[in-house]
Amino acid sequence: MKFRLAATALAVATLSAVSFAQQNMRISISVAQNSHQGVAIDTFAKEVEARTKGRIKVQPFYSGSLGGERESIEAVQLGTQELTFTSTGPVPNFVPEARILDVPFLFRDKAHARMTLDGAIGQEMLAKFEAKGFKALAWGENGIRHMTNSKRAVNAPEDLKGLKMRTMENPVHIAAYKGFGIVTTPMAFPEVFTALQQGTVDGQENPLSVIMAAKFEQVQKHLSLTGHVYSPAIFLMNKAAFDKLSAEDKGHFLEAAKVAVRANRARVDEDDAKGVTELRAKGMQVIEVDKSKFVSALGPVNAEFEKQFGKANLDRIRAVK
Ligand code: EAX
Repeated sequence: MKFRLAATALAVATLSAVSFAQQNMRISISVAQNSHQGVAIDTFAKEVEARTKGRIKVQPFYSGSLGGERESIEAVQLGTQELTFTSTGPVPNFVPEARILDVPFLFRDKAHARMTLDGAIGQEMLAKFEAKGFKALAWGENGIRHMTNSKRAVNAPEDLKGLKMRTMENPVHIAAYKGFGIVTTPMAFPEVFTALQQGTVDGQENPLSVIMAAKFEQVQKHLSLTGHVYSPAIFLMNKAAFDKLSAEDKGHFLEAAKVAVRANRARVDEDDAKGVTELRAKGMQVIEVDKSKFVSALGPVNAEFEKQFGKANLDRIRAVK
C-alpha cells in the first residue's frame, strides 16, 4: 500500500512539474529597447506570456546583443534562437522574393506600405518564408529611410556623389545607391555608430526612429529627408519551433504579433511626428529635399529593377489603394 502511495505521489509531482514547465524562448533586435522595435518585441513577449498564462516566456534581447540582423536571421533559421524582429535589410539573402519590397520610391507612404503588406501581396510574401525554415508571423515596420552624413548638406542627388555611405546588406539598396554615385559599404547595424564616429564611412541611411534610437545625431551633422526607401520589418520564428506549438499556442503567437505590430507602427508614427524637431534641437541640420529629383536620378537603375522584378509586379504594388 505504502509503495502505491509513494508511486502516486511521485507521478503527481512529475505531472505537475511537466504541466507547469515553462518554455523559454528568445527574441532579438539590433536597435535599443527604447525604440519602435523595442516596443514591438516587448509587446510581443508580454502578449505571449499573458495568452499562454505563463507557460511560454519570450525573453527580449536588444541592441544587437545576440548579433546583427543577418546573424539573428541565420540563428532563427538554424533554430539556435527561436525568434527575431528585423528590418528586411538582410532578408533577401534568405528569401530572395522579398527583394521587391526594397525598391526605392516603390511605396507612396507608410499607409500604402501597410495596406500592401497586410493585404494579399504581403500575405503571399509571408508564405514564401516557410520553404526557407521560417514562420513569418507578421509584417512590422522599420520606417521610411532618410540619408545622413557628416560631410556636407545634401540638397540634390548630385550632392551624394562620392559620399562613403554604410548600407544594409541588401542587394537592391546597394544597386540603387550606386545609381546616386554613392560609394557603398554594406555593414551590420551594430557596427554603424563606431564606423560613423571613426569616419570609416561618411554617412548612412535609416528611418527617423532608428536615427533617434541609435543617437546618430552625436556622429552625424546632416540629415536629408529623402524618404528614398520604405523599410518593412518582420517577426520571424524558427519554423520547427512554431510547428511544435499546439494549435491554440500557434494562434496566441500570431495574435501576439498582430498586437505588437500595432504598437510598433504607432511608435513609428510618434517618432515621425516629433523626429525632425527633436533632431534639430540636438544640433542636426535637417533639409527637406525635392524628392522628385532623387526619383529621376534613379531612372536608369529603375529600368533595371523593372526588368529584374517585372513591371507588372511593381505596378501591382503601386496600384494598391
Ligand atoms: O532594423 O540595419 C539597418 O539599417 C536597420 O534599419 C536597423 O538595423 C534597424
